[in-house]
This record gives sequence, C-alpha cells and structure tokens, in this order.
Amino acid sequence: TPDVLTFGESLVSLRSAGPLATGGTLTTHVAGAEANVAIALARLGHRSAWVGRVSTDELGEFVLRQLRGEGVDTGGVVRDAERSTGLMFLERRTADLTRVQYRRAGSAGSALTVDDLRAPLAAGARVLHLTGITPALSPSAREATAWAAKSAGIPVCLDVNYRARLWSRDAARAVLAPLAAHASIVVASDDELDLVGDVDTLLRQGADAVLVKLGAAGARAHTRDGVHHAGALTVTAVDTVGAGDAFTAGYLSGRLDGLDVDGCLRRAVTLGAFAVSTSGDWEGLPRRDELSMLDNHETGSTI
Ligand code: KDG
Repeated sequence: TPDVLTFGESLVSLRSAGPLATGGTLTTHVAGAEANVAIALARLGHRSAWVGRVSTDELGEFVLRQLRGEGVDTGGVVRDAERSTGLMFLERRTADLTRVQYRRAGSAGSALTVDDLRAPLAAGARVLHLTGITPALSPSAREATAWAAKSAGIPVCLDVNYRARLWSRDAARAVLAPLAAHASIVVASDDELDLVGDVDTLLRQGADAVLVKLGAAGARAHTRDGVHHAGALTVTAVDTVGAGDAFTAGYLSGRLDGLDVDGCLRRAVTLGAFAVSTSGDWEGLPRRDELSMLDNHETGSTI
C-alpha cells in the first residue's frame, strides 16, 4: 500500500517562453497540484499513488508515462474514452508575470466519481492528500472529494489551493470549510485561510496542524502546542508554480519519516525553495540524496 494516496486532475501543461499572442515554441509538461505532490514524494523515496481520469489518447498516455517514470503508482487511474485530458497554457508574459489559461471544462479529469475512488481507498494508505481544486471541477468531482474526506479512515491532508479561474471565493468557502473539518493537516497561504475558517476552529475540529505559507517569509505551523515558524531558504526565484505543492509534499515527507513539527516545516520550506529556484512544476525537485543541497549555500555558488 502507498504511503500517500492522492487524487485529482492531471493536466497537460503547455508552457511558452514569451507572449502567447505572438506564437513560438510551447513545451509539454504534466501539471496538476496532486500529481505534483505525488511526484515530489516519490522523488524522496516514499510510495505515492495518484488516482484520476485521463483520456485514452496520446495525451492521457503522456500523463501516465510521466507519472510512472517518476515512480508514482498509477494502478487506480481510470482511462476515459469519451473525454479529453485537460490542458493548461502557462504563458510567460513577462519575466515577472505568468498567466494561466485552462482548457479543462468537461475534461476526463473533471469527470471523477466516487466509484473511481472506492478501490484505491479500500486498499489503504498512511495519508490521503486532497486539494481544493478537485471539488471545483464538477458536481461529481465535488461529491467524490467530500465522500473521500469523510470515509477515508486515515489522516487527511487538505491543501486549500484556491483557483479564482474555477470558482468564486464564496462558492469555495461553502465547500471547503466543511471539507476542512475532516482534515488532520490543513495547508493554506495566508490569503486563503478565510476559506476554511480560523485556525482555532480548525484545531478544535481535530486538525493536528494548520500550515500557513508565507512565501519569502517562510511558513507557520499552528498546532495545539503552539505556533512554529520556519524561515524560507535564500534562493533565486525563477518559477513559483508548484511551490505550494512542493511545500506540502515536504511536510508530508517529514511526517512519514517521523520528524517533529519543526523538522517537517523545515523540509517543507526546503522543497518550496527547490521548486521556486528551478523551472517547471516539479522537474527540479530533489531526490533524497539532494535534500540538504541548499543548506548553507549562497546564491550563485557552485558545488
Ligand atoms: O499547483 C500548481 C498547479 O496550479 C498546476 O499544476 C495546475 O493543478 C493545477 C491547477 O488546477 O491550477
């Protein structure tokens, strides 16, 4: 059985080097918040499984090959012959500004159902990871997410991951706050916290840790014993996409290794630092033997 089971939508991400309106080369990548977490964990030697729907065509094949190549268990994936794999365009509009466009309405990934999750959940895992993206995709994906959170029987990690392109803050709050009541670990950036309620309520509802991502200021973990803080590592940011997923995977990795809250937070900000200082959602994430590579380094150094 996997250490971490996660489900959601994996997308084909088409990245541009410049403005989309003027054309040019796109590079093809696999994206999706939950896939990013699964890959990050597998890189560190944990057993991770990703479940979701992909098309039966070459794009579905591409997603699966990438996940398998990274060592993620895809045994529970459903091939959907009637729908396309969702796409996203990541447009590097300027050095500082990246714009996202989705082509995912009615996608295979959005057609996820409760039935897709029954066997993988019955097979068990140490942790179930879900994000606030999946319930925004369709009524059936929302039902599947709520069902999994409620009936998991294992600790649940919820990353709020609010996506303004998919739903309003009010719609998200109405769905995510009840979902968070089932979570042992809640992950949010400081501007997302209001979508799941306040920290004290979450801890009272049974969360062990509420993790608040603060970007360049690091992160906080609120637990029943108090508040822990970890500063961010000093790195050069080249691409922040995927940093939150890397952070979450780092925390989960620490938990699986039995680290204390400070150790888990430290690993979380370390993975976040790898993600922001390399390009791609997950391509630059560390293997286990590379975990301490960024410790005590200076920007611009050679090792
Ligand atoms: O967390 C990075 C994700 O935003 C990206 O991989 C795509 O899952 C994705 C989404 O829905 O935006």
